[in-house]
Amino acid sequence: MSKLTKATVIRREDYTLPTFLIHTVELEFDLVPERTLVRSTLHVQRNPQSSDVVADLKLAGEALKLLSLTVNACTHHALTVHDDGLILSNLPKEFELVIENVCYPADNTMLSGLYISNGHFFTQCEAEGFRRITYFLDRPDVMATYRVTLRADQSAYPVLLSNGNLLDSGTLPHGWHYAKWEDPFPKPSYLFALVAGTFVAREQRITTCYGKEKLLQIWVELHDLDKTSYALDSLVRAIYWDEYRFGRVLDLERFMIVAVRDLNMGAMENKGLNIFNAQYVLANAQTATDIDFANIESVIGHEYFHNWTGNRVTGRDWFQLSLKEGLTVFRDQEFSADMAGGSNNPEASAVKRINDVHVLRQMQFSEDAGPMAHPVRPESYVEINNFYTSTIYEKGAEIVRMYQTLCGRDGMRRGMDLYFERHDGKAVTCDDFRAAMADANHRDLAQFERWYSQGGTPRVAVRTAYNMVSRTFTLTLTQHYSGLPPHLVQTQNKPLPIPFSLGLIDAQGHDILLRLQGEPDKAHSATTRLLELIQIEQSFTFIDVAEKPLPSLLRNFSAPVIIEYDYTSDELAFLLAHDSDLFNRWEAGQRLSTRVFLLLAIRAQKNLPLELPAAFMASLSAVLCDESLSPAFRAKVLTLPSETYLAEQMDEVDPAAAYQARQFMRRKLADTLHRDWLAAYSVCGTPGTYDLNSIDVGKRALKNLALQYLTELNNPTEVLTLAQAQFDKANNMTDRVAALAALLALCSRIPTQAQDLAKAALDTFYHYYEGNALVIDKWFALLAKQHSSTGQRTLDVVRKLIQHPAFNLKNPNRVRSLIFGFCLANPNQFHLPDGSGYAFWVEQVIMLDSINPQIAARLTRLLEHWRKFVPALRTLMRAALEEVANNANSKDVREILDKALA
Ligand code: B3K
Ligand code: ZN
Repeated sequence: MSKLTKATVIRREDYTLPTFLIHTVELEFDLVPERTLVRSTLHVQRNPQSSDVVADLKLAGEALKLLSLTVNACTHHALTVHDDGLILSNLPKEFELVIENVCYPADNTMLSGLYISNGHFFTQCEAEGFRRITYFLDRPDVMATYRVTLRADQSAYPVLLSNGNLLDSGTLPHGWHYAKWEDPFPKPSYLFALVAGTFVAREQRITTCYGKEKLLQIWVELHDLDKTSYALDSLVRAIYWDEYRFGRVLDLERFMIVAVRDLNMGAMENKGLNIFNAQYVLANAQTATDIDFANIESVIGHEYFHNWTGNRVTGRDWFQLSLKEGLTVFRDQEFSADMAGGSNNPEASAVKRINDVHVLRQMQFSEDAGPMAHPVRPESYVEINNFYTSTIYEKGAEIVRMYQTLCGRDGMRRGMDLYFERHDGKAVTCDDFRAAMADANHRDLAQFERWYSQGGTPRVAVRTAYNMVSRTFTLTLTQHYSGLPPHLVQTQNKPLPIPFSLGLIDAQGHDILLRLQGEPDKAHSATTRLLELIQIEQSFTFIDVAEKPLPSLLRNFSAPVIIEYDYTSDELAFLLAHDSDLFNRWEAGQRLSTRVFLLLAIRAQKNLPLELPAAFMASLSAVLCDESLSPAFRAKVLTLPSETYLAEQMDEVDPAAAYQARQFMRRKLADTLHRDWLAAYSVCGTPGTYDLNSIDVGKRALKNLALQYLTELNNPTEVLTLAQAQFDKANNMTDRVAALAALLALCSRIPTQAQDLAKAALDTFYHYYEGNALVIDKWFALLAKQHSSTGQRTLDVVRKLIQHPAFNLKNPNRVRSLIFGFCLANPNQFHLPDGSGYAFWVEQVIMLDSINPQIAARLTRLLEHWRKFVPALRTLMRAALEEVANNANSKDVREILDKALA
């Protein structure tokens, strides 16, 4: 790291009030890709709450050219211009500041600030992109109302959009035109947006519960208009759901969503003008899979819900990021669960919960165990964009969910109501949210603060004792942290409040009525109980327990913790077969698979013969054939934990052994359950028109999982016919892409028979969808993820694809599909012992570092767990990280490297 200069660390404890406030912002843009002129008129006032009454005004600015600056219409000489902004001295109490500057959208490959994508203008201001448009107090606690005038060439940019409501529009000389927008709600600069280009809108008018009419628009390029109805319907559902569930009503006259091809993230919640990665807007049966549709609904919901949780009430500083992100993820999770049927469809809700917990454990638990681990409210950062993490989002959402678990749905609603009542229009903190929850529910939530301040994944060790004579069953819960990354160890010691939901199951598989010692008779009715663990260790004794029960622990995953309890394999199989809590049925299956995997992986490392326990296969077979369970739920249970997750459960990560062990499990399950898979495949057809109802979606999931398993058969020749037929006849993308994946998988099994067919299918697919970037992303991703076939490393394929005319390092979606597809989603090939994968990774990180640091930093993170790997790989990974350290310049990448190599 010697080459690197010391980066500036921003610390939470250093927060001070802004010394100035900006009340109104008037922006005028002359939009030209190479050189855009910005004129900004600000009404500035010294902050009456700030103690520093003579402070200089420091405005952030980046990659700008200052043309002129006046204070109350006079040129201001007490001004210094720096690389990162302006400093103005000798200022009055209140004044009008007018700044003229230039920014350079066509050169902006970072996609932060004002940039060009496919010839149109877009902005991305969160977190600190506004300063790349004009000089400003670019911090979330400075909230202002905005009026924006956009001027541009009318033929090239017929549509001119910004936040809020349209005030006026018209033509100008020389073929130019203008539009004036006004956003009446005070907002921080990170929520500013503009869009200019050639677009058309699908639109709908709706009436809110207050009887007001609103205009909803989804803006896209003309050729994409046929892929917008699902997004618009999702938006309508989200708006009504937020009215019904949280009493939050759309405030602006219109709400717009614009699709963009180049975006560093999924979408952005700019006030009234959401900008979306096209991936989360555009869909029809021919282009999008069932999972794509679900993601669209969830992201549309998420960004819309930000209108209240994030926009009307925002965060005081970026350390409070989870205040809006965790809360809004929780809201989108609840929305999707309700859209899947809510309490009327417990299996669909369970599948949703399983998916969410799966993401949490796969991403967040892993993050929590590495050098980037941080509390949900971090203490410091170098580059805030590196902190849009799974911890902030997914663990943050679990914290919000725990309030609901503790206070109930009504209590959650009361807390939210109070939160908005107190803080509407303000920039606040996670503590303010917690206080609203506490006050609205008359609960002391002081201890809850530790969920925000302590990083790392807590563990709860469970001991049980059954007393036949007294007919009591005692659980002792002990919370602790172990295996924390070194930088967290010092700070972790205080007990957390952990809502711990559980049930007890008798020998017939029935839930036992639960009564805690000391409780009156009438409480004796529930079969799931919520215990509150608030000390390091606590015991809970249940009485009237007629036989030794089997505990079903942490039902519905009531807290983001790791449970330590020594279930026998038979007990896990029993829970998998009988638990009334569907989440825990799935969980039992996952534990069982992980246990079997770990034994196999050790044997694989020693080159010992592998065997799969018959009981394990019987348990999975029973689920596969259990028609009382929905196909969607069965598909979840039958999906093995991912290769990466499993590998991380090893004492030392050994990707080759992990791959071998997991592949063996898949082959054995394929062969042994051969008939069951074939039966599931044929029963789960969805003939007729493509429909997104939860039954059909579930059937397709199980059918395509069956197809995947069948490609692993000892002799998969017959499956080739099946896959080919599915590819030819599919009337939707879910089935088509699954068939293509199966054909590719068969290439490594029966190359002579499969290769030509797979190649033909790949070509057909490519040419048919050539004009559709999102589908071509799927094509790249499939190739990046494929197993090696006939001695060819996947990397060789990937290297050829980098040269493909359709590959473009400046397009984040393409980078995610090919480069992340290989480095992240193909661990066996990426971690080849010859280090070829790492050499490729080094090249790509270095190239991306100068194009798009945010994406480069995400890619850098793929090696952050290097210390956990087997020694041979560890050495190679360290060398790769050091090579990047010697060549990367962005603070985004440097922060990750600093932490990973520390
Ligand atoms: N708030 C944006 C994410 C911005 C990321 C900046 N690096 C989208 C969202 O979470 O809704
Ligand atoms: Zn968000």
